[in-house]
Amino acid sequence: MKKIIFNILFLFTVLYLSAQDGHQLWLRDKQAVPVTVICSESSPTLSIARQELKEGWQGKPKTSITLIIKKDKALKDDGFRLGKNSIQANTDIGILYGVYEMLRRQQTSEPINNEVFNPSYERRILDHWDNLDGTVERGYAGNSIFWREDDPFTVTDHDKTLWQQYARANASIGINGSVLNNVNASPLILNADYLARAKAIANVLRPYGVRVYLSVNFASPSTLGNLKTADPLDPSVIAWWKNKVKEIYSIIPDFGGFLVKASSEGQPGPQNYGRTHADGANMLADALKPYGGIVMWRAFVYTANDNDRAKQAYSEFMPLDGKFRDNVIIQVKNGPVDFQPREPFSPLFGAMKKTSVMPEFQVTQEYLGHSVYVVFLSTMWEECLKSDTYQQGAGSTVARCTDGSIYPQKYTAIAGVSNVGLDTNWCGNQFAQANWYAFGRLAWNNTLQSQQIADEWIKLTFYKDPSQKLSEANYAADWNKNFLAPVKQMMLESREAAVNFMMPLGLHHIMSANGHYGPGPWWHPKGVRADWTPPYYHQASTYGIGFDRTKKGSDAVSQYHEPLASQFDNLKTCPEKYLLWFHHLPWDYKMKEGNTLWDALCRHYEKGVNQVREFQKIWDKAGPYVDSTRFMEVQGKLREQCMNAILWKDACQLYFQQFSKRPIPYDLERPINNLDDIMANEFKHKND
Ligand code: BDP
Repeated sequence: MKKIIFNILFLFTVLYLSAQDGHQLWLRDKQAVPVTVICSESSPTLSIARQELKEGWQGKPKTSITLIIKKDKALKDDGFRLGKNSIQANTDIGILYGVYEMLRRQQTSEPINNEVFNPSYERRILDHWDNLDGTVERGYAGNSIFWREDDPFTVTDHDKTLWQQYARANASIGINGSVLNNVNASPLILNADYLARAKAIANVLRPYGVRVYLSVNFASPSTLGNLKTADPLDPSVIAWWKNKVKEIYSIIPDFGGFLVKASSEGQPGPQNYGRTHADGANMLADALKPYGGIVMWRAFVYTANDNDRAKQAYSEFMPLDGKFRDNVIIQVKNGPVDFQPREPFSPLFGAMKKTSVMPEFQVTQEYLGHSVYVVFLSTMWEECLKSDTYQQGAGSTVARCTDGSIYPQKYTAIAGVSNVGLDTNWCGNQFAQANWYAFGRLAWNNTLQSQQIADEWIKLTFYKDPSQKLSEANYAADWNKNFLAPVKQMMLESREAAVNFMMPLGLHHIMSANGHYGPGPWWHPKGVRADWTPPYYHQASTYGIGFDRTKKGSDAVSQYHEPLASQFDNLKTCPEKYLLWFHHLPWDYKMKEGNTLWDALCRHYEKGVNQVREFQKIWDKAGPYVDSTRFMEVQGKLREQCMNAILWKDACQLYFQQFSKRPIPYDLERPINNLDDIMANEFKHKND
């Protein structure tokens, strides 16, 4: 009888554990080993720390772990010291971060030595582009977890559970801030009802160390407050914001601050009133200052008539360097145009020397295949963070120019546009979770390598999947060789593959209109501003292709510090990955490896497709190591990605061939789609 009960219990455990649908992210339930936790202090955050240790301990049974809060100059507020049997920090959230690090190390078999961990950035924030009606701009994982259209102000237990799980996931990777609403902000967010809901969210997020921030609409004083103007220098406007900020802090005492998209893509801003970005940002900063709040002011601005959109943010913000308050941080997208599959870093990094600057990455895959593609974005962010700006000599990387290592910023921060929604697996694609994970890890440590991040994520997300049928003895070796190694290789190659089949050699912004999913290099309807159309960016003609940003062209190269300006300007030294970003070249231009530009372009497209086919093979072989739900989901996504990759290849080869008038190299596979059909079908993804 005992044996039967034991077997039933065992079966339940196995079934429970093996019912993986991705909702648990990288924090899957574990069969914990008993542990004793000693801590002389208490707080909601410390209770979570205790519980996490008890539910996740994988070390020696009955170990005693001591949690110590003690002032230590070597530690920043969120930092911690991790010993074999102790975690020490200045704050309780530091302890919680230490617990997650300890558990991660146990699970990934990383050693635990007496080591200090401090975050690279003080504020590590997810920006949610969530609208108050529950839709998510550029979201591909269902509606908002924060807002909804029906019954918008009731806070249910289900809401609270979801917010708690979300907060826990963030804390486990060090994210400590959430902007709850879209940068294209509705003024309504500052209404009492919405603020009350923001308060409810903040209450759930707080014990996990996650503060809330809000995006605000610059015209709110007039649209919401019925003032005659929203001019930032008008005393009634200044008073309106002061009162609003006071109201917010009275209900959310640890409120983080505002995110502002002003004078950009139709959003109101100080320019509507003849004022500068500095006037606008400083007015809000003054209102927030008494409470310790910050303003994240976006540099994503471009007017319709500039000769090169890539130059705009720099041209507009550089003259304002030094004019911002110390609680303003200019939020700069990684590249000078707009979250494209590959861009050189924005020249604003390192150039603004007297103003705080923070990087903004896009975790949601707006331009990288929505939630369909398997694309690990960590390599893209690593490329940006490690780019040398040379602003203060060699080694002035984007990372070091923004994390306080080089410039004395009062606050340091980094933001990622979230890919989280109501989908069971949060991100729409199991592998998109890796991007959420990677953003948090890089925000905590901007020197981490993508291969380590991928390694951790795969182990945490898939190791010892209970549905596998391997023997315990050979498990680790078998799993490492046949699952970890190939899947990691797929992830690390995945972004380059997407660049190859979408926009190789520095091409950019040639995606389909609106949906931004498939190819659309031809799109330029009458009346649409030129810098929203792909031909503006690729400049294809019978002569050649590419955007001339050299000194003889738009001169965008001069926004970079030497030696980069000359390096990008000169064909001999311009990295091939940025070739058509900086140069307009004839189709028969000889590439370094001897091909003509046309042939090289065609080969990149084909290479990208073949890489995706290899990913399919890798994943199909991974079948025995993954539960069937997640396995089949990813398999289906890769099939769809492969079809879209072929479409990209065929569309771009056939469209550009009209200009190059050259054959697609005969050793390459032939297109299987007609250009007319692809164009007639203006490719839109079902999630749009
Ligand atoms: C663009 C997106 C648009 C955003 C904008 C932004 O297409 O939806 O509002 O970025 O960052 O890439 O403000």
